[in-house]
Amino acid sequence: MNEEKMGCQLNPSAGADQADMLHPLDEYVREERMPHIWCSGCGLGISLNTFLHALVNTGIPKNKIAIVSGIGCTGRIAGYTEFDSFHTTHGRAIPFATGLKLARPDLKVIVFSGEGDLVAIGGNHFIHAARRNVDIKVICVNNSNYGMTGGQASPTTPLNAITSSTPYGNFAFPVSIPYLAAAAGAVYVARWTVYHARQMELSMRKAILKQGFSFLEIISPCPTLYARNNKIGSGLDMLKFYKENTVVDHKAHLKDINIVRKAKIVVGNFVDIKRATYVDLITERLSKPMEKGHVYKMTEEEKENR
Ligand SMILES: Cc1ncc(C[n+]2csc(CCOP(=O)(O)OP(=O)(O)O)c2C)c(N)n1
Ligand code: SF4
Repeated sequence: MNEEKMGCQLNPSAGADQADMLHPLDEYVREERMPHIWCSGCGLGISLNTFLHALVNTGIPKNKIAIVSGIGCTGRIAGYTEFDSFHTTHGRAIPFATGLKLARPDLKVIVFSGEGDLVAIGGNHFIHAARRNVDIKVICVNNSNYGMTGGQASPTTPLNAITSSTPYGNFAFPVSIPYLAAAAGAVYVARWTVYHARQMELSMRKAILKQGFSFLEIISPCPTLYARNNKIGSGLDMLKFYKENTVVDHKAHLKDINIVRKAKIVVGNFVDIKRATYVDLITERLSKPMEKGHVYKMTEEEKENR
């Protein structure tokens, strides 16, 4: 296959050596941070690749994008991407991103992190950013456990699943993150698995371009810990499982889409609504006159609806 067909370019200064052939997404990855830490068969490679494609396909200039992650295997994504990116502390990606968005409303601020980071230690930030409709985009890789710290149970670990902190099986009912996001007020909510790279890319684009708190969950294998503890095979086996055991249902009732061990996984673009963002509301209110003593002067209609 010639390099044009592959969509690759040869580095002109490096001759035709295969080792110097550039991938079309190379300029979006920090080469100096390679090799990455991810295990073979982990779904994070597909997630990152799809994310970079989505970013490029939005056409948004590179200097208008900021990527924020917390801590975890997924949290490494911020450090690996060649954008203005921030690898923040565990659980604090959303407040960091909120501050960044308030200071620089011209940026597309995207949070990319794991379910432990976003929904366990960072759970309150998640709920309140969605409730306020902060204009940030949150992409969560849900691999059913805390990958980075040795495979402990996370908020999405299915009932009875074995993890390093639940050797007798998990007794805690898992959270359905799309249900939580929608209930808290997210304007866009979707879920795909890493098997659905094409649909995932489209959803990422949609989430990135949409105004308001947009959320995408990516169901992804952790073959090294979760899959091994639960004897469900390699990363490839898990991709086959996703292929054969997912149901696309955009109209699913979100209370019914919890992930149950060995059962079908419901995926789709579940929520896509319009709602004024936090900054829209502040800007509108602050543009109006104040009464004496800096009290906002309500319209008659607002007084009635109070
Ligand atoms: C304040 C704090 N508490 C705990 C940790 C340890 N820690 C690091 S990553 C992590 C969980 C990561 O799980 P998840 O967000 O699901 O990401 P994954 O590694 O599975 O991608 C924990 C508990 C920490 N770094 N900081
Ligand atoms: S521990 Fe699990 S989540 Fe972390 S890189 Fe390895 S396979 Fe991926």
